[in-house]
Amino acid sequence: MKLLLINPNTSATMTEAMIESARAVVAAGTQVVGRQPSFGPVSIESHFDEVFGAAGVAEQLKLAQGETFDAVVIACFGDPGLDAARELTDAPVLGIAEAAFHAASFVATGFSVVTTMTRTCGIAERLVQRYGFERSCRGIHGTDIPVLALEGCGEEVVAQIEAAARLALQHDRSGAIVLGCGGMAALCRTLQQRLGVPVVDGVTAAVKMAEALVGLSLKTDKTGDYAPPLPKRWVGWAAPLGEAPAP
Ligand code: 2AL
Repeated sequence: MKLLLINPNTSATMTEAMIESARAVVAAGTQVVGRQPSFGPVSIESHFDEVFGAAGVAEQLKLAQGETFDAVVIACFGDPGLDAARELTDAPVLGIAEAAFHAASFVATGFSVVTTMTRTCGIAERLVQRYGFERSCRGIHGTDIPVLALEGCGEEVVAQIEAAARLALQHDRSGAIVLGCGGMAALCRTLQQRLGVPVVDGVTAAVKMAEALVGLSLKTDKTGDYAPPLPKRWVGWAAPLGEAPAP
């Protein structure tokens, strides 16, 4: 199968790192193609950043409409543009936060999220509510590590995340850690070894769950609100996004 991994921020370095993590876990027949938007912020750490990340996800799906992908993963923890993406394709589309919450709830009764900037905790909290994980998510913890500081990060950053995770496990009485940023994917195994509890990275969780959904022949429903957007006139810089896909 062919999987499209869209990094909603514009850091090509982060896209590459996430592709590497994804390729390390996929089945032999799975091809992973990584893309990021042509515009927008290099990292997503606010609601404002997220608006453009979501538009960038939509842009990349529009551009990919001439190609065939069996599944799509949106690889930013705010899951920007997830519902819009589901309107633009009938392939299953998974957000890394949604996938991580599901995975963590399979292996522990309660989990804690350890994320980047504390200001993004509110975004994660709303996602927990939106997806209905209030009963299993026991806490969301910021580390104040900027997203871009995760790129090629060293022991200092890993130790900081580990310390935050230890405090979270103790304080929340949880049994698993969800890593709250796509840029943390490469740290997952190390942290799991050190912490001795399940540590879930959403990128790899989403990729494996996408494989499972494809294996089950499950596609996105097109009979309701995930039907393609209605054709209409668009104006301004976004006009190409409103164009009908080439036949
Ligand atoms: C993210 C993420 O996963 N990628 C990004 O740019 N921002 N989310 C986060 N909470 O740091």
